[in-house]
Amino acid sequence: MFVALSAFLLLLPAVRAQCPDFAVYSTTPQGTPSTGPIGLPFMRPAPECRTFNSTAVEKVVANMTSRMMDADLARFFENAYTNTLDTTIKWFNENLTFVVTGDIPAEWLRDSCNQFKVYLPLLGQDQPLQELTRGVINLQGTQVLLNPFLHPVFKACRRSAAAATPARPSRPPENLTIVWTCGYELDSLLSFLQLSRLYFQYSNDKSIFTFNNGGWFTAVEAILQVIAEQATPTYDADGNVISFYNISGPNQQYMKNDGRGPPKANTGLIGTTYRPSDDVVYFPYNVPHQAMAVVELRGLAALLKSAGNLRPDIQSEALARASTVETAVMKWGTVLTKDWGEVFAYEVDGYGGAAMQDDPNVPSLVSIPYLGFMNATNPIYQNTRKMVLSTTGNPYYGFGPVIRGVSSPHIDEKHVWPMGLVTEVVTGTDDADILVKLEYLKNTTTGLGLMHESVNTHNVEDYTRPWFAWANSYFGETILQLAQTKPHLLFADGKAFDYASVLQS
Ligand SMILES: *[C@@H]1O[C@H](CO)[C@@H](O)[C@H](O)[C@H]1NC(C)=O
Ligand SMILES: *[C@@H]1O[C@H](CO)[C@@H](O)[C@H](O)[C@H]1NC(C)=O
Ligand SMILES: *[C@@H]1O[C@H](CO)[C@@H](O)[C@H](O)[C@H]1NC(C)=O
Ligand SMILES: *[C@@H]1O[C@H](CO)[C@@H](O)[C@H](O)[C@H]1NC(C)=O
Ligand SMILES: *[C@@H]1O[C@H](CO)[C@@H](O)[C@H](O)[C@H]1NC(C)=O
Ligand SMILES: *[C@@H]1O[C@H](CO)[C@@H](O)[C@H](O)[C@H]1NC(C)=O
Ligand SMILES: CC(=O)N[C@H]1CO[C@H](CO)[C@@H](O)[C@@H]1O
Repeated sequence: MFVALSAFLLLLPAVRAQCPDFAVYSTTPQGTPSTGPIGLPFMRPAPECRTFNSTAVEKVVANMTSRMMDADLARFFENAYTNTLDTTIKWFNENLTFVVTGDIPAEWLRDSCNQFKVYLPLLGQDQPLQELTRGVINLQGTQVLLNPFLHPVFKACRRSAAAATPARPSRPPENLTIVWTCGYELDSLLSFLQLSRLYFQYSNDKSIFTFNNGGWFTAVEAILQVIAEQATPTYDADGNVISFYNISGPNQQYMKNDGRGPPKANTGLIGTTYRPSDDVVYFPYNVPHQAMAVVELRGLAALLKSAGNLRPDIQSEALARASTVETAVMKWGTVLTKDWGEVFAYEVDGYGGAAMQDDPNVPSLVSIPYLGFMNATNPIYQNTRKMVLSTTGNPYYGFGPVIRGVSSPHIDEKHVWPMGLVTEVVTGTDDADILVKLEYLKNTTTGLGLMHESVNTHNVEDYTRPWFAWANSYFGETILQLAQTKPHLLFADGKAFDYASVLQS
């Protein structure tokens, strides 16, 4: 399999040799500025340098940008929405697609899922795009099979092979020539389930189930096994440590307790060792991970049922696990606070330890309605949202003249992540607040018209990552959601955007 993949790598089109590296291209303004007060530049690469062309995407762009009232927001949308297809498809064939995150030449399960989610409503009208998306799932499945604990990427993991624990080897043994980082993150595995579920919902294409001799099912079984193991507590009845995880190494922040991380009580929750930011957890049960697990395990069962009642055994295991986690997260994942009432903690351990904060990387606490776990009107969600979006309730809420929002220790406490503001918009119910957040987003691209990873609350020039494709897709997805559900915020005529009529025109 991987010998074949290397061969495709060598076949990268020669025409792209003349194209600028987008990691550099994205650091200076390029095309004509938009006509709004900010004047955001056109940042799409020249047509011959784009890594994939989609007629459906172009139709959406043309319709949206000609209707949007705010010329700066329209330009930002156009740059961001097209970014994954324009710049991150490293190679593809009829079965497989390798998509990088942007300025890091590696693919993440989480990022690639989110990079493609925004294009799913177009699949019925764009067969090549559907095949490309199917290729993302096929490659993700192949990578999950290689080692469900690891991020899937094509670059040497810097950890030495000797660090793999002989007592509890990861299964199958990690292949250090094909993995970028060695951190187990529950949501990465759930992302694969999510993209599979949504892909089938929009395409009705069953070929993902048959590719590679049904490797998709083997990958799903591996995921369920990881989940079952990680839902076991640290100590058995005799006090023996029964953790299954020990693969931290020099290229990751070191996990305490011989690489196993902080102890977990017997709760029914599913452990993780790294956060969606790729930072180590403070406590092993990340609450947004649990919310996503409940939704995606039920989604897995629904997917299999709708695809012809496939694998009833997997369906029942997934449903049973989802119910256990749902009950457990309401019991162990909530905290009664003095100032905010009952809220979700960001992470817990089942012993009373709790991280009272949020992190901007999705899945996050603010994103709970976007994940589909709860409605925005749920009182515990409302309390949690108030807490983590306040300067007194969340140690990682950064604020200053440039931007205010959730920051992350992944960079530092004074760099707010625009992605967190996108989450505030996509889960937002207050029009005035949504408009303010859109202002912040437009104001903090450092005049470059694309999403950054993080921006200093006091200095817009101090930002990280000029080319972050997930954040760009997420922004595009959110603007399209507003266009459908709150069109009066974007369009003068207030008429909702409608995929079917736009794509047929
Ligand atoms: C690891 O991957 C490389 C590159 O695809 C391959 O040549 C090698 O055989 C693999 N090693 C193992 C142990 O699977
Ligand atoms: C996209 O279309 C342009 C022409 O508009 C072409 O030059 C380019 O090669 C196409 N890209 C791909 C990946 O097919
Ligand atoms: C956008 O699409 C709508 C159909 O939803 C169509 O009526 C309208 O004319 C299109 N507008 C532009 C400017 O393309
Ligand atoms: C794609 O998969 C099919 C079915 O497994 C196989 O016959 C075909 O050769 C594959 N194509 C490529 C380019 O690997
Ligand atoms: C959210 O609200 C809708 C309608 O009010 C309801 O149908 C749906 O079940 C709710 N979802 C959740 C997760 O509570
Ligand atoms: C965005 O920038 C404009 C122009 O400098 C400024 O008037 C506005 O207050 C800013 N908005 C926010 C939310 O910072
Ligand atoms: C039990 C065991 O094998 N523990 C190892 C876990 O990994 C660390 C290095 O990351 C080793 O130091 C431990 O010996």
